[in-house]
Amino acid sequence: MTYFNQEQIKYEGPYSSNPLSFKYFNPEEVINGKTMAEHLKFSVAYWHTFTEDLSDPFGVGTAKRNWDHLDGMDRAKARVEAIFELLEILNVEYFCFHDVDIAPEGKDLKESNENLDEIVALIKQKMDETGKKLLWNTANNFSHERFVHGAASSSNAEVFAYAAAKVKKQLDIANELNASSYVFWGGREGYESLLNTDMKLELDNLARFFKMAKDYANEIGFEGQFLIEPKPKEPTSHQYDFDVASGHAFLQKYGLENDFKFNIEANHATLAGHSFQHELRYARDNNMLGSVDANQGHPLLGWDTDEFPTDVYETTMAMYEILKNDGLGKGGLNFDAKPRRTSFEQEDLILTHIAGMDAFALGLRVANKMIEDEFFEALVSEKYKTYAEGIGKKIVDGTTNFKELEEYALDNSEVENRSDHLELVKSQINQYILTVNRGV
Ligand code: XLS
Ligand code: NI
Ligand code: NI
Repeated sequence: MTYFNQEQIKYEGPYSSNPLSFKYFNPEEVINGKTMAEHLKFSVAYWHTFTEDLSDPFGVGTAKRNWDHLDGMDRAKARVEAIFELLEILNVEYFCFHDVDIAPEGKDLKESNENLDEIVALIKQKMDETGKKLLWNTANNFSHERFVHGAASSSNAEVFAYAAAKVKKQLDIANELNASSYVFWGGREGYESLLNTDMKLELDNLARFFKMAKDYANEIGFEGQFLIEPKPKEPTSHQYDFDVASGHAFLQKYGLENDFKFNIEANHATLAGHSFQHELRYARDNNMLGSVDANQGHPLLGWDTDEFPTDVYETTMAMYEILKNDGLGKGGLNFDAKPRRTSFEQEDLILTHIAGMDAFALGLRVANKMIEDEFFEALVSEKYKTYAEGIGKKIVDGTTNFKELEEYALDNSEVENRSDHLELVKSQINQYILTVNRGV
C-alpha cells in the first residue's frame, strides 16, 4: 500500500521550475567539511503532518489524507506506513512524536500503554528496515481534560502522578527506539491568575518532576539529551518555561542545568518578544543549545501559527548561530510546522517540507559564507577593541576596581565613541543572500 504516490525528491538547483525538487538542499554537497545532510538533520513532526486536520476555531478540518477512511489502531498503523514513506520521499532521516500522535488513548492508562506497545513495535521494525531515526519523543500532557490545571504543575497530585506515568512510559520508548533526545514542552504548565495560584509550589513541583524524570532515565540507562522547549504563552496566559533566559534561571535554581538543554522553536521566540536568533544566541552563549523546532510565526498574528519556515533572513540567522555552535550535537531541525488550512491536499505535506528544507539549506549556504568571510566577526572585534588592551583589558581580566577606574576617568573625561553604521551592517546581509548562490 502506498500513501504517497511520489518518487524521492531530488536536488535540481536554484533555477529548476519543478515544484517537486530541491532548489538549495543538495544532501551530498560538502560545505565546510560536512555534507548538507550532516549539517541539516531534518525531522518530520508526527503531529502536524499525520494527525493534524487543519481545523481552526472558526471551522472544521480541511485536510484530505489517504488514511482518513480508517479508525483507531488501523489508522495508527497506516500512519506509521505513511511517515516512513514520507521520510524516504523527502530524504529526511529523523522524526518526532508525542505518545498520543502514534497510538490512540485507551479506556485507561493500561490500555493506552498496550496500544503504544503495539505501534512502537511496528515503528521499531520500520526503523530497522530503513535506518530512519527518532530525534525525540515526548508525552502529550496537555490535550486531555485531566490536564485542565496542568500536569507537573497541576493543583491535583493525582494528575501529577498520571503525568509522571506517561513520561515514564515515553522514557522507556525513547530508550527502546534509541531517541537522540527527550523533550519537555510545558503544555499547560502555567497559570491564568495569581489570585488562585501557588506559583512557588507549582514551580517546586515542576522541578521535582524533572528531577524524577532524570533519575528514571539514569536508572534505565537512557542517554538521550533532556530538552526543555520554552514558550511564553498559549495555552495558559503565562507559561512557566517562558523563554531561554527564564528557563535557564529555573534550571540553575534547582541544580538541573547540567541535565538539560533547550529545544528552541522560532515561533515561541517571537511570541516571547525575542527574535529566533536571540533565543539561539542566549542558549549558545550558555552551552544550552540542544535542538530546534524549525517553523515561523506570521508577523501579523499573535499566536503560535507554526508555519513552515520560508523566511531566508531568519533561517540565515539561525544557521549562523548553529554553525557557530559547531552544530546541534544530538539535536536537529524538527519541522514543528503545518500547512495552512487552505493547503489541504496530501501533496502539500511534501511541498511544505521542500519549502522548509530549501529555506534552511539556503540559510546554511549564506551563513557559511558569512562566517568564511569573517565580515561580521571583524566588525565585532573592532567594536569591542577597547577591551583588548589597557584599562579595558584590566576590566575583563578582573584586575581593576572602582578607585582605579575613577582615576582613569578623571584623566580621560573626553570619551570618544564611534558610529555603529548599523544600516550598512544590516544591508550587508542582503548582499550575502542575493549573491551566495550565483558564484559572485
Ligand atoms: C507547542 C509545542 C509542541 C512541542 C512538543 O506549541 O511546539 O508542539 O514541540 O510538545
Ligand atoms: Ni514545538
Ligand atoms: Ni509551537
